[in-house]
Amino acid sequence: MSRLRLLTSPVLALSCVAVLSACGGSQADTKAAAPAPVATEAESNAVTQPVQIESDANGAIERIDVNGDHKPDVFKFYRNVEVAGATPDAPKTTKRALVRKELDVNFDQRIDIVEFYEGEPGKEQKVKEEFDLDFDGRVDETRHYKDGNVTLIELDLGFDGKTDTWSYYQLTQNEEGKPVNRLVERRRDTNGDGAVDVWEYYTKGVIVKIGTDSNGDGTPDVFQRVDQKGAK
Ligand SMILES: [Ca+2]
Ligand SMILES: [Ca+2]
Ligand SMILES: [Ca+2]
Ligand SMILES: [Ca+2]
Repeated sequence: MSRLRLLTSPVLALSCVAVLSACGGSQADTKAAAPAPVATEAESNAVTQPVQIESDANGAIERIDVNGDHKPDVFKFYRNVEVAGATPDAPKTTKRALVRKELDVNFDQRIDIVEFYEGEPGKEQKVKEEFDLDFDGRVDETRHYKDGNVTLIELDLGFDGKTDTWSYYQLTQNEEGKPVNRLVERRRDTNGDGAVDVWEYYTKGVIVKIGTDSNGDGTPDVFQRVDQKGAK
């Protein structure tokens, strides 16, 4: 069975997201993720490089063919940044900063994940990530990041184009005093009218309280405690 056919299942395709995300643009990594088939002598003349870079005065686009079908599946967009030399007299140099990465994880030539980056060359940090989970061309999940940690996940679990679940995360300390990024609150629109109607509150990653909006003013007014074993 071909790799392409295997990956037509959304679950299988998404399982390779981690592999693609880790590909990082180096040729060696790309080959490790999906070894290209050995080309015959005739074919090898037509084989394109798995990584291609196109650049101009403003920046560059890097195209990477992950599955060896000669069609790019990962696109990395860079902007040029002038960097001061090591000493005041040294000439300025131009370096590339990653601003966006687009991934086609099921190899249908349609982008399924877009990652957004901010920061100077070599210090880029992911600030946002968009996922098309069901491969219909519409974003269903958006993750927001600060200093490398996710702060908010917006989810469209109903796949109707409207966000219905908002999960908020906070960087805190665990019992050993080590930093841990934990879910603190989850808001849900359970009836699909676009307005939040259920608020879930979490302590140490465990749900402790549920709030509901009884009078429709958009804020929770009825609260229910949740014990350690689940809802009472
Ligand atoms: Ca490809
Ligand atoms: Ca795709
Ligand atoms: Ca979608
Ligand atoms: Ca609602």
